[in-house]
Amino acid sequence: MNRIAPTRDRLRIAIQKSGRLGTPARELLERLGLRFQESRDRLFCHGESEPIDLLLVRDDDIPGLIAQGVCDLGVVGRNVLAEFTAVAKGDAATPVEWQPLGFGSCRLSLAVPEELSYDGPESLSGLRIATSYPALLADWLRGRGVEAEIVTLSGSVEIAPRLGQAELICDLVSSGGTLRANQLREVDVILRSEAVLAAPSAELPGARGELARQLRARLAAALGQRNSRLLMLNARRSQLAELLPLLPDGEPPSVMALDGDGDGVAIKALCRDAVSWQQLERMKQAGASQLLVLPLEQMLP
Ligand code: PRT
Ligand code: ZN
Repeated sequence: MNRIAPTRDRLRIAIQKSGRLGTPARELLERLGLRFQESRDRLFCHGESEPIDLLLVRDDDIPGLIAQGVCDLGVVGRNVLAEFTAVAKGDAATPVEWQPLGFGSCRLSLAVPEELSYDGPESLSGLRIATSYPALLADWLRGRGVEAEIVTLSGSVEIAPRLGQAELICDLVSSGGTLRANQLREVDVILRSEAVLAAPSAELPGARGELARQLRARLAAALGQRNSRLLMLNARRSQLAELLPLLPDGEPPSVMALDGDGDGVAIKALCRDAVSWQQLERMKQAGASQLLVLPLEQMLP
């Protein structure tokens, strides 16, 4: 079932109002050239630079808002999207992950009190596991043929064993400090997570579809170029066979003839990572001159 409203022209992106992902999501969108007016209710921000608006909401609401067509895209933890997907069980309107965003990384893990032994999923049989991710945990247990009881809690999962609500927990972990503070030991990872761009499974119609595709391309370029450098150097054509294998990993280089300089060429190469002094020195020994390494500001392939 496609519940996407056909009449809206402006693209709407949902991000977390506060919490861990709100600020980095906002910064990422600004890096993509989007500017927003601050709104008084801090719920809806009108886009100034493009017909793209922001909706500031609780992270848990983002997949549902996309599924209902209220929002077109969302920045949300993979853990939240995956739980929604596990609950929705194949509903065609379930949003999909378009792109991992490289921040908000964490993992959904099983953790047991220090004194409880863990010898793989089978040892969970008959135990109670407290979690805020019951559908993901149920799928994981089912996939391993383990029957355990899932105790669903909306918060403070880490104190459940001490309160006698469960024998162990399944919760998000990043540094592991919270587990240690509660004398819990991480024993198995259920899902590796980070912030992702979520989108409807069906193509967005009209102008919104076009805007979403454009934004996706900008995003891929911005994420792909984070460490990229532009390397420029001059050489003689006769030195290319020795020089080209020394260029760092990246796109195939362009080689251009230098006007009025016999077999002189200029080489331009897009490198995936920083270029070391040692690499530059080897290229120089192979005949290169005028070596320049520049950071990339923007790029559209
Ligand atoms: O109000 P709203 O519902 O929007 O926010 P929220 O409180 O539900 O979410 P929030 O802001 O805490 O987290 C948003 C998203 O950030 C999560 O869905 C994850 O995708 C991601 N994320 C990354 C984390 C963590 N790291 C994390 N460490 N979410 C939660 N935690 C918790 C963890 O469970 C533990 O209790 O933070 C605590 C500290 O973790 P340690 O291991 O560093 O001690
Ligand atoms: Zn939440």
